[in-house]
Amino acid sequence: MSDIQKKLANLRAEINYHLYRYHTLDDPLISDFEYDQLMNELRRLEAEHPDLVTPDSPTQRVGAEPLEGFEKIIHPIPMTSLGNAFNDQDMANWLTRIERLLPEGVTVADLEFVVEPKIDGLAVALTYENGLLIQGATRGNGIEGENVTANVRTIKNVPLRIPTSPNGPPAPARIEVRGEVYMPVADFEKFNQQQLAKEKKVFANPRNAAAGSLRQLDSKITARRPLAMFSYAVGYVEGAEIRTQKEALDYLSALGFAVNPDILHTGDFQEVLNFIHTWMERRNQLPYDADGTVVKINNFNLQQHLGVVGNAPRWAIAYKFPAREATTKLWEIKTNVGRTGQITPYANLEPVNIGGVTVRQASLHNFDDLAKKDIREGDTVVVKRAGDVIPQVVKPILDLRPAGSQPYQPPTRCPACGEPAVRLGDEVALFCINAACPAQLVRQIEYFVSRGAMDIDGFGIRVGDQLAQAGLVTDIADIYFLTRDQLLSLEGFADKKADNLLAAIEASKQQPFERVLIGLGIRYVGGTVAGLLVDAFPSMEALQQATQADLEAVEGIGPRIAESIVEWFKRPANLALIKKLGRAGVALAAVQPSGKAAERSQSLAGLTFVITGVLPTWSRDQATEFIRQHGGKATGSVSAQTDYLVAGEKAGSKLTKAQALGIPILDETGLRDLAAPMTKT
Ligand code: JCF
Repeated sequence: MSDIQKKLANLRAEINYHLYRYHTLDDPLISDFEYDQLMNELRRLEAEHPDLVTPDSPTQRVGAEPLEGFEKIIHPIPMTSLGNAFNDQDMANWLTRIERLLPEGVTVADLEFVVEPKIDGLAVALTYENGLLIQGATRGNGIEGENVTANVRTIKNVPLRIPTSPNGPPAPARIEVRGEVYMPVADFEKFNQQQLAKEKKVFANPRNAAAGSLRQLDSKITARRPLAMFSYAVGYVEGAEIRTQKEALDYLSALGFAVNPDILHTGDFQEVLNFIHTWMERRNQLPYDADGTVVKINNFNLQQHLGVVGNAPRWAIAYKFPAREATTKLWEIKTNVGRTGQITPYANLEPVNIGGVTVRQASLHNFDDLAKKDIREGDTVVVKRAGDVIPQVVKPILDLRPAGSQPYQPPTRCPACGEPAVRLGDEVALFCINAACPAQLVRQIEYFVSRGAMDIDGFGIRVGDQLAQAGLVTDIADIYFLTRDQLLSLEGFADKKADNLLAAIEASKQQPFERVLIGLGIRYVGGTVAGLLVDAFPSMEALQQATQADLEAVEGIGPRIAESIVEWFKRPANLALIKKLGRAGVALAAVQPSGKAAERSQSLAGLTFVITGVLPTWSRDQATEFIRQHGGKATGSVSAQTDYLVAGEKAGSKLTKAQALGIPILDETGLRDLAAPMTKT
């Protein structure tokens, strides 16, 4: 090797190691700036010596010339699929079948298991010769796959040369590494958003996005997609001895492959089942989509002994999670009017069971999205129900579209009041701008009395609906002028219910100004923004006087929010509403904390919090307000600057991220204790 070749080899090894620290271990050793300097140096040297560019160079991860088509690859060892289990009984049956086939002297009690979340991506096999990645193939039908080497090379956590780190074991003469290429959920959502903004194709789920990205003939496109890979098996290896699945995973990890950190190795079958159920419940917290878990017998000799039937090994099984998607018939497209007058479409569906829940209706997002996807009444559609969010119509299945179907036409009038529906500026949505629209009023009342705003107990949407229908409430301030007799005139109201509601309404007058501000439902003014506003403009009058520039001068208030506030105060109906609320005795100015309250209010000073999930008693806005009142700050996204994550039920990716960053996690009680440890009884 010439000096320059040595220098290039060292530089590549150094950069590949830093890529590994960053993308595989999530633990970079150097700054982005330092990394860029190394890359620039490498690019410069390679430009001077183009004949010395090697396939393992990190400069080669950007993609190559487009292909005409993919070459077929026959897998030297078939890539099997997996048998499925759907419940614990299926698992018990699997174990019983194995028990009968065990060799002399081995009992179920001797068995060890390896359990891993089953990534919903695309299976691939990577071949390394003397440490160099020479081929990447898709699973295909298990016997024959496609040569996607150029595409696989662009995946950041796929080593181009092993071992990746200086203290790894030496590379074996030849190894085939198997694993799953996937798109992390957060990247998938971001990617789809970008596609939407560019009016380009969006993917139905991370699996399709990963498959679509990896099977690009132009690997430069693949290079721009946020793909990653987890390795879970060794197809074959020459020059190393591996006896168990656990050893295989440890070996892969040591060579520099990303191995799923959420893997369990145990001899206890009950623990296997517990692990499966834990992940089934927490699947929304995983940073990747998993469609089940994979359970394997650890010992390779036993695997060999148990063998394969058809194309599924007896020594492994997939315990599938309940589905999140189903197809069903879309009966009709209807519309709803929201608090701001926004008209949104939704679908009435032929009832379908998705993951144990019967789904009858699903969101259609907005009219633009609906038109782009060309979803029609009568279509068979894919419906998705992910976690606790409203079910959504993903796409129509065009092959099943009935003859003579017509594209959907958005309404020209408000479905509630019949006034014309309009498009405001460059908004994608349709609006009903009739201030007297009854549907809007009901939604406004619902929002005003909700937990995050005035928090009026016993005041649900049904009561709001009744009051609006009866004409007793024509704007939100009217609720403060309701009489006992008026309430008693409503169906379902007896003395006690009327008195309770009146008392709750009266009590809400004690809510701080901030809550009133939230309750007005000014666009973009939720808990966080209301807190910022009240600090800067402690009364309704001060806020009303504020100009666009005054508002934008407040940290955290951008032009969009400022404009929305200025516009709101321009409307005479809104000014009349404020006057009426004032007459009702609702707080239109902030009360300065004094004495003990003021002292206590600084206990969270300098701390930054992120709130996620559903807290047991507080809404997210209430928790935000609590933090602010104690001098702390609540932000939306988890970063190294976050001091604490406050997590409730169904916390998702923010919890995972906080755990990854080692950020302490509090529950609601923990937050209270942190703010006021003295008041704990
Ligand atoms: O994560 C997966 N999708 C996955 C698929 C994980 C595994 O350990 C697998 C697999 C398919 C077959 N193992 C086999 C044998």
